[in-house]
Amino acid sequence: MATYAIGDIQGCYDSLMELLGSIGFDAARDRLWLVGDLVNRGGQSLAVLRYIASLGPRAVTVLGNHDIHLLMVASGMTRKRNSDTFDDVLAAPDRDELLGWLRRQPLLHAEGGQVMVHAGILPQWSPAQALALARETEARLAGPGYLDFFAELYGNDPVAWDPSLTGHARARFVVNVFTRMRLVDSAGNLDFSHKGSLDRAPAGLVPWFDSPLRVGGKETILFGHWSALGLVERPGVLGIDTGCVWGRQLTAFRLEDGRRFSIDCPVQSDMEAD
Ligand SMILES: [Mn+2]
Repeated sequence: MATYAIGDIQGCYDSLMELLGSIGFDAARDRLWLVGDLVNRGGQSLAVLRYIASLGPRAVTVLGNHDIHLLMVASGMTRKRNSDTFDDVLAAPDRDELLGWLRRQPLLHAEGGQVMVHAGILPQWSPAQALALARETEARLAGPGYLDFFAELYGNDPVAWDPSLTGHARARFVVNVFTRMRLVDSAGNLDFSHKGSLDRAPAGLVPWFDSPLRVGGKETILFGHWSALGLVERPGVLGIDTGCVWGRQLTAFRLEDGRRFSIDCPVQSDMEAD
């Protein structure tokens, strides 16, 4: 029995299968953790969703910004972009089942000293606070009023965390942290102006995991979302989006012994990463 955390797949089903084959993944015994962005930009979003959903409790997924975008488009809350490549999901006979499954996936998964999120955890949030905020927001996403939330979900504001935030603004902030955040300013406020490499980051902004405000904890935070950085290793932080869809690599991290496995991926998209 082994548990493999896998970086952003983004519809690269063939590469996922190649990686699982190379590590000898056994769906009857092993488990997968997925850092989110299962879909979009690659060509096989439907196959990825069907496969991961078929693993049932043997796979743990957290939601990424592309997963949420698919849900937003499917529910008519936002328009499809030219760069979106999930028509196969939208046209599938089992789309409602798959989208219902996706909408009920968590924003954060914590287990055995590891915490997994798609983008990151706000520096000033403790692990316990992050978990509580994830759970209250997941309830909105999964609950019967989710369309009301979807109608208010997109937007960059508020950029500053305030525990007294309520309603859709509070939930939007939490979703933006867990699924979209990269850089924060010296006050720990969100800034979505840059998604590339760190040497080109605007002055005064730092990655969430390098912020001096970071509370941290004993847990190791696993995340994806920021392919421009490649593999990120800091004390208590491990970023594993190695840019498969952009023609780089798909990476698996074995939680039990920290060993990493990567395969080379064919280019699936030349759009700018988001
Ligand atoms: Mn992402």
